[in-house]
Amino acid sequence: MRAAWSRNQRVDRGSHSDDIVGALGHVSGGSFVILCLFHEVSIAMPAQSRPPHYLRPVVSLGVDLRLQDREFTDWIARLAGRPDLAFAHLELIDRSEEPHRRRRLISAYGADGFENRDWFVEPYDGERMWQLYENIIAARPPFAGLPMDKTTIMGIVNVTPDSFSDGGSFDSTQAAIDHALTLAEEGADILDIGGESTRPGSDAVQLEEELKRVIPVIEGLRGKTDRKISVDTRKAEVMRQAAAAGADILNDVSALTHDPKALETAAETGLPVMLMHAQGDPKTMNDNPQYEDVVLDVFDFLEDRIAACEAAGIARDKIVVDPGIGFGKHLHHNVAVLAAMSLYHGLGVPVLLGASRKKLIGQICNVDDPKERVPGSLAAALSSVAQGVQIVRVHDVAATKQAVSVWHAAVMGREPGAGGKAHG
Ligand code: 7PJ
Repeated sequence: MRAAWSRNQRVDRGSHSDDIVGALGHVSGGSFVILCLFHEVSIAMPAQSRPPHYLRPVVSLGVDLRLQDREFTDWIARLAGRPDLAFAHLELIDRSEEPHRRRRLISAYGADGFENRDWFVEPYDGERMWQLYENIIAARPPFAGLPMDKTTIMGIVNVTPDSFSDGGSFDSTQAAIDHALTLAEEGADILDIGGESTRPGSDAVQLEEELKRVIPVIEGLRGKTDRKISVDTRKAEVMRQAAAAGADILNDVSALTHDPKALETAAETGLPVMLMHAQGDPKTMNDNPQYEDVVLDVFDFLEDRIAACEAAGIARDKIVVDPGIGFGKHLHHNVAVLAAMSLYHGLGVPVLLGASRKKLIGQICNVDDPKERVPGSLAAALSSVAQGVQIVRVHDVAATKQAVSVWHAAVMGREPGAGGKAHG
């Protein structure tokens, strides 16, 4: 009933908002326009900008939505169709406000809650507001055959000279395959094979060298495991050959923008894709990254890349997004993104976090050796898992699996796999 009221309002008021869109559509050129739509209202907005409002669900933990009665569930909404995570509040973010006034907390339900408010009034774009809300609550279909209503662990397998003695030799191929199989045994759902170091400051790797590193590993692994194999590459040709060698997923830290052929090639393979935000190229990206609002700029970028993928023929259910921790981001950018991870559910596709052993953990805790950053990596992973992030990309699969399992049992108050009562 509650939802139906507002949704009907949306249909009723649809023509009203179309009129406004139509009026705006006639104005082009110039970076700012002033429109007088009604004699008493004047609006100033950048031409062709997207609406300034965003929604971030404030995720509640330990909510077993299969068991609670309506008294309770009437006041919460499921996050991304999950049985275990919900939200009773949303952050309503308005980019047109000053940074310190941008974020306001609203209820999901209740008389003044999101579901009962009329969003088809200025300054809101009702279609946009409802689209974001429905993206946040909609159940996610499986990605690459993996269920997206629980945490998926992606294990990192580097085939680069800095991780194994030398990339592309028999020893390093075998070492990478062995390492991948160990991660599979530890519980990795996805094995991420990468032959190009995209760490900050690293040099580009030539195509032949990258192919020599990753293709034999994918071929060797394909016969030995049924875990999903992703290839971490920005090059169309590597994507093509990896697909032929049996890879299941394409993971591109440039969101299919680095190689002009990547988008088309990815669509041709028919494989699902992981789109990561990065600003600039690995060599220089952390020198001087610039954002108006890092959290929202990353959202806009990912939204545009999803649209580009769909236009190229990659269906929405074959897309995962990742805000790209450490890629063209300083520490204050990275922690801002971590704090806002649940915003990205508004994109309507599964969300991935890759923070494992990264520099931000070293900066927060003063730890230089990446191998010593495991506890901090677990904390970063858990904080995102608690915000409903579906996939975590990690070096330490066994440790992450243990942390996620204990976190889940502890917040749910249930043994793993217990189907019965939550309490008592
Ligand atoms: C990421 C990645 C990440 C995705 C790398 C490193 C640098 N792919 N590839 N997300 N990071 N999707 O692991 O430190 O964060 S390479």
